[in-house]
Amino acid sequence: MATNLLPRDGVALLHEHAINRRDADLLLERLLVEIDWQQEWLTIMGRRVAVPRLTAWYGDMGYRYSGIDHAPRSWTELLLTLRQVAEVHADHSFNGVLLNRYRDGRDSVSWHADNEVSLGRRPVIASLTLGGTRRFVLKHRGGERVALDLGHGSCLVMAGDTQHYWRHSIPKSRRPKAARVNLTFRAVLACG
Ligand SMILES: O=C(O)CCC(=O)C(=O)O
Ligand SMILES: [Mn+2]
Repeated sequence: MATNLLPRDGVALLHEHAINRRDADLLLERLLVEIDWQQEWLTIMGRRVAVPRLTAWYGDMGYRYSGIDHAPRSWTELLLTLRQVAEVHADHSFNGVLLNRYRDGRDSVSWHADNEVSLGRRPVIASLTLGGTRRFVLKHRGGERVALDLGHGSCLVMAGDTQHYWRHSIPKSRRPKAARVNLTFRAVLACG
């Protein structure tokens, strides 16, 4: 049984070996080829800036995040297999998945919470990692930090008040990092 890694106001459970190494290797290879990876762009202070990773959204419905509306792509057999792994570890059902592809240590995700209204007040989110290990940092509104290493084949489950009190990020790394794919399975409410 995984234990809660947060000292207060939320739940973060890390299942380090949700997928065995051989399966994880094969799944990573397939995801790199089979997913319809997109380069997205943001406008920050009038400048067009490339999002520092590639992304894709698959699910039963569209999803709005980072100020961009994402039309749904249909579930594939590969993603349905991974959804099952996520659902078993989170003990929760999901209807969408956001994929991030970090090409190397320069790719990152900045501080944010997965707190879109369409996810509800206490979303359960299951986050599968395949590929290079990256540091995942959580920061409480009060300042405390918790840092985890998310490795190949791991499943991190965030639940309870986590998205209300904590933000999280994958910082850039000065050391070279192997390619990494992260899948965050989410339950988007029908009215979202
Ligand atoms: O890559 C990760 O581990 C985190 C991704 C993330 O936070 C997100 O997609 O919202
Ligand atoms: Mn997130």
